[in-house]
Amino acid sequence: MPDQKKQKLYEELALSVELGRPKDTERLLEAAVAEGETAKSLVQKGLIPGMRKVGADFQDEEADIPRLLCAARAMQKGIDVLQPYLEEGEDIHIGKAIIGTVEGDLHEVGKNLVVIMFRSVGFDVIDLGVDVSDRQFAKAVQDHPDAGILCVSSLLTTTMPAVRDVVRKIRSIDRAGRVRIMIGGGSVTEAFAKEVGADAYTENAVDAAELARAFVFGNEEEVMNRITGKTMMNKKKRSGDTE
Ligand code: B12
Repeated sequence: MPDQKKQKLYEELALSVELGRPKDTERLLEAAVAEGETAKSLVQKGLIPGMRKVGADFQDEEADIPRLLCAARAMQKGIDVLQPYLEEGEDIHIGKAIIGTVEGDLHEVGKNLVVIMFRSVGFDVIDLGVDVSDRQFAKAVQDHPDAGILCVSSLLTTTMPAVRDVVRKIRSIDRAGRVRIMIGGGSVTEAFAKEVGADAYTENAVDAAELARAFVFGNEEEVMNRITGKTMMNKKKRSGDTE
């Protein structure tokens, strides 16, 4: 395919994800595959940039949760369409993550959003559900030795000690330091993450997925600085502090 046509295709694909139009995503991908485009380049140059754009809009409070979900649905459709075209040994998954809401806590909406965002940036996600004990988290880590990231969600202040227990338990079984632990949800903060020895905290699902990707590709410091800066700006915006 000529370069100019390719570029236009990638842009249209990205837009179909950004606007949350799975039928357009499917149509464009089928035509592209028929013309010999590889699944991997379509994901990397079309689908992911589209999802990133919505993620950035969400962070800037220019996109809301329904828009994020529509985009994630188009992204997922794209991945489903491309799956059969992947070459043997070729994998669009960038890594595996385990996620759950801590014991005693039944809140799942935020966790589910984290799952969607992780899947949309290429993670294979093992979702343990809600009310997950430290033992269950530990068993999942042992059952999935290829999982490099563990996400712990907690919405209740009463379940904060359970987050600490999970971190402690995972550290005790993961002596080699294979697993990065990320925490999030309304009850926890960056300071709490530091206090309990988690590797990261993020305020929302988009940042979480971006940071998890960075853990895989080794540029977490740069992404963490960007996210922390943005979080502080958002806090100031919300409090009306323009300094
Ligand atoms: C919906 C809801 C419920 C539903 C949950 C339904 C479900 N299936 O999830 C129900 C009705 C069951 C419920 C029950 C209770 N709830 Co409730 N609930 C809420 C509510 C209104 C919304 C939560 C939500 O879904 N938010 C939307 C999602 C998208 O946001 P989020 O969860 O924060 O997730 C985002 C980030 O935090 C982050 N994130 C989330 N998880 C993770 C994980 C990682 C690793 C990372 C990096 C990021 C991340 O990404 C997400 C997306 O950007 C909140 C109020 C609020 N405004 O948050 C109260 C709230 C959380 N509930 C509260 C309470 C007290 C309770 C009950 C104890 C009430 C009662 N007396 O029975 C029970 C507890 C039940 C239990 N054992 O869990 C309090 C908690 C107060 C506190 N500080 O402890 C809140 C804050 C309400 C309040 N203002 O008092 N609740």
